[in-house]
Amino acid sequence: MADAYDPLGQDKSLDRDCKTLSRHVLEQLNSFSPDAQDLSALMNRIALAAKLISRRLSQSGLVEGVLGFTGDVNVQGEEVKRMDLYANQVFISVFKQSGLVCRLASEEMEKPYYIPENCPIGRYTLLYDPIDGSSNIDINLNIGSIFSIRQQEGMDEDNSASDLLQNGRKQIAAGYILYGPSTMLVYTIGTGVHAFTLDPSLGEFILSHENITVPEIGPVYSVNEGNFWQWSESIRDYIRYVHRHEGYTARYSGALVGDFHRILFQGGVFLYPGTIKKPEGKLRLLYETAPLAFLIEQAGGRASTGTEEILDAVPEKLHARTPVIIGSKENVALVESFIAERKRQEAEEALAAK
Ligand code: P6P
Repeated sequence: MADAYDPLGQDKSLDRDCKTLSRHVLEQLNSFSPDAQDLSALMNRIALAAKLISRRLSQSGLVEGVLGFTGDVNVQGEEVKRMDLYANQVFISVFKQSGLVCRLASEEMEKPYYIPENCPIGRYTLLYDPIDGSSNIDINLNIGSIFSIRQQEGMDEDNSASDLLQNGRKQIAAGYILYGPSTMLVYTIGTGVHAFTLDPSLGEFILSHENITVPEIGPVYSVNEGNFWQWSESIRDYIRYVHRHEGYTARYSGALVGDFHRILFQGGVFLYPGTIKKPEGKLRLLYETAPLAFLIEQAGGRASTGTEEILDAVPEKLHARTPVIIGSKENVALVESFIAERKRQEAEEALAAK
């Protein structure tokens, strides 16, 4: 049994417990510059938000007023759950008096929210889905929060936040929190993908997985097959293919963060294609598919709308949606091959019809 103590007499498990998120960011940036310190502090505040939300969720079955609906409908036209509102407010509150984040854009808010005391010093914008998969809350299944950090470029006097309507390669950091059997925070600042697990006894997120890479190919396909009737023929062709070939397994929880997390670790593909009711798909670009696309590319995978890389997509509005095909390179390419084949057939038919 290797000695748990190194020659310097330091307990190795102590060093592991000191690998906190804020320290990791500074190590990844290999810098103690003011910008590095700002990003480290910013990630630490996100960790605080995660702990507050995780604590609330752990009480949800026991404390009045945590579960259920508020009776309101959000900008997406979706019924708002109490937990959505609470989590949305948590992210705002943790950045007050921070001098870091001037503006927050959330799935739950039609317009960005400004924290006056942080503007214009705070050069960062936080884009987030405070609770993703909230339909799972009432049945105690996993849910998540998704975040993306961008530089605030210019002061939008009319609160149009037009500087946010740029592609996903403008992201400085991105990640998610998975509220599952344990609470995990997974993030990237462009130097790989790293996961931290909350140690409730410490109240700290501790590094648990460093430099995560998604397998080149995987068995999982994750999609809501109840939408089969609404899909294009190319997506139907893909589903027919995986139904008829060995080596595939369907996994779908109805909560994007958990389904993505499985793909990140086990390989495969998650897809939410366009449908008759939602031709652009259901998932939002700026605070759902773009952050996850940043992560998957950093982990060696891919994210496509079916016609372009998600990270190249430019939104026309804050709450723009995109179709999404995301996961292992080979699995994403297989889905795209059915899209390309249909396009080829349609072009041939059009030519023949002339
Ligand atoms: P559907 C949850 O409402 C969500 O935004 C994602 O977390 C999830 O992947 C998707 O919608 C599920 O949508 O149409 O399959 O219920």
